[in-house]
Amino acid sequence: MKAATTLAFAVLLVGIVSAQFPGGRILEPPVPALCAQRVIHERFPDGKGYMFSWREPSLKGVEEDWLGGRNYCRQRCMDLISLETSAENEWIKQRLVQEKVKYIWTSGRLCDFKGCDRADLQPLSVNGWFWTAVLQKLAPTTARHQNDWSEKGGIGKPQPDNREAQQGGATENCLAVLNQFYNDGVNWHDVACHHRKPFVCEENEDLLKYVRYTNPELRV
Ligand SMILES: [Ca+2]
Ligand SMILES: [Ca+2]
Repeated sequence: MKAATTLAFAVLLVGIVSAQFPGGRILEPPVPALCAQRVIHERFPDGKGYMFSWREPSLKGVEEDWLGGRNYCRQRCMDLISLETSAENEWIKQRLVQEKVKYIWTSGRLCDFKGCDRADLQPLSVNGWFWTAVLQKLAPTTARHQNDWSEKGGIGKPQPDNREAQQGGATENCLAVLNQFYNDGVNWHDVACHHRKPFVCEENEDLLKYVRYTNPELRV
């Protein structure tokens, strides 16, 4: 999982743009007061702070769909977790196992909307996945040693398999980490974004920088 090319998806700029989602929902901008009060449960060795929804008393029993999870995090100058390195991936997987968490959302998303017809993203099922929080491409899904996609899922196929759509349901265009859900270890699955799950927020440098710059009097 090497750092890959940064993507310039105008519509999903980490900054202040409010993208339009189905049902009129938007990608929320940060709320300075909430950024200042954000809860940090643990810091990764690189110093970045994380919030685990199941550890947070005010989120007891709360599960969110993918956009709901992003928005909770983003209002606090965080975003859903992006697993850019194997060290971070192993770190979060260990916590899911130790704390018996069945699954979580990550910021991973399939680029299958307007603007995703760029040549380097084709075919989308292989080259179209990216970490939305940091606008970074994932390694191709065929480079199995550079990512952590499960080798099986609900119909026994390697992930991503877009199973739900093949069975007449929604497209599986969001990336969740599942803990032994299909008796297949703890690893990545493409899942339809409308499902509700616990989530992990990771501090977002761009949102923090923006709020610090525009609110110099606030300690963020
Ligand atoms: Ca990360
Ligand atoms: Ca799947």
